[in-house]
Amino acid sequence: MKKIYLLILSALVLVLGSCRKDFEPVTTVQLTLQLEFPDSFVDGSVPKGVEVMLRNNITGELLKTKTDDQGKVVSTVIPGTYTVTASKAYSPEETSELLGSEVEMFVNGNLSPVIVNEEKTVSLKLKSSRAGGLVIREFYYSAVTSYLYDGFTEIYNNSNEPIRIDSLYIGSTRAGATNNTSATGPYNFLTAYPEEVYLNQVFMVPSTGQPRFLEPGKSLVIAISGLNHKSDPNGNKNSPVDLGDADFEVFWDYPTGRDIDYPEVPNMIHAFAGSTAGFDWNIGINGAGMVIFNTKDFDKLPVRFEPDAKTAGTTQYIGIPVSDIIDGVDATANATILLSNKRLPVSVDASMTTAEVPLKGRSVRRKVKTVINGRTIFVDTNNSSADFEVNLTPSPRKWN
Ligand SMILES: [Ca+2]
Ligand SMILES: [Ca+2]
Repeated sequence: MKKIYLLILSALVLVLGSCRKDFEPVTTVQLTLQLEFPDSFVDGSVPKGVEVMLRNNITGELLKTKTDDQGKVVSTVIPGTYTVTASKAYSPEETSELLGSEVEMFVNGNLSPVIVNEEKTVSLKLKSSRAGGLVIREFYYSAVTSYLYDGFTEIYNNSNEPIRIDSLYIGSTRAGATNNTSATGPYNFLTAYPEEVYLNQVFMVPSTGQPRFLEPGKSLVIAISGLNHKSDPNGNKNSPVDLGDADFEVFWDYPTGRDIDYPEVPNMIHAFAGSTAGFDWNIGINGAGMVIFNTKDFDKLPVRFEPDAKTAGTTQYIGIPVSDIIDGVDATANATILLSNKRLPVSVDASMTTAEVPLKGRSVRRKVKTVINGRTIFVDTNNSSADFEVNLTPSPRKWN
């Protein structure tokens, strides 16, 4: 009997062996990405040296590379579904050749999903946006267990010139996705109005009539509520932050008695509320798109309901022209959320970032690029998955 088994076994091995030989599985394929500048760029100019990130949507494996002299990236990858993001920052000297005018600017682009089964070439047209000296340095939205009001956004002057901040606006989109089949679905404003950013809460730095400047290397902390959340009786011992010295807080007491006006911390002006079904500034523990902007005629901006929303709601949104946006970060619940659930256009933030775990008191913060004469300069390529990192303990005004 043993002999027969052995014979069958060796026959099987032979069959399997020959099968493997005849149908060798494809292990890798070649993916070529051809990047193109936006139409506004000088004809014939090529996007060289653009940073490209290629993420395998299943394994999470990340490949970072740069475009060659033809604006191309040739990669050898395993077949699968990929997300591509690309970005580059240009100095005014560089843009004088590319655009004919001297401005600091970014180009960004993303593609998702890119399905690669065989050798293929995919083209990606980049979008451009102006670079501002003000950046969102830290964004704390993920909160702590049983306490949701200790969030803040820190805005930093990343340039070497003082920047006016009176009448600076800050606003948030609908909350970030919790998963990829979220009942709220994709943010339909992105396809319907690609040149506007739609926000459901907007606040403004009050203007006293005197210009107010933020010096290079200094920051502005805007708290949801301006108290020492760690020790104040109205706070919570789980909170990681003291925001009693924030520059501004948000006070929106609707319905009455739900928010407290802390006298030591000046209030932001509430410029737009998409709905009265709320109080304070409920960004949500799953993040949101957060932007800062300047605009000339706020009251004339379009206000709309979300087109074709999965869940018809009463919330309205105000549309800010992309050209008015100074900086933005698209923050979401965790790293598995697909770019199809983005809230901010690619030209504002090419990708998304995340504090990874809600209710654990974590924030996202911008990575340090360099320190010049004691002044910290942060990474800013308008691509938050590259520019930001998780901060296990939120740290307003502490970045060294
Ligand atoms: Ca408040
Ligand atoms: Ca106050």
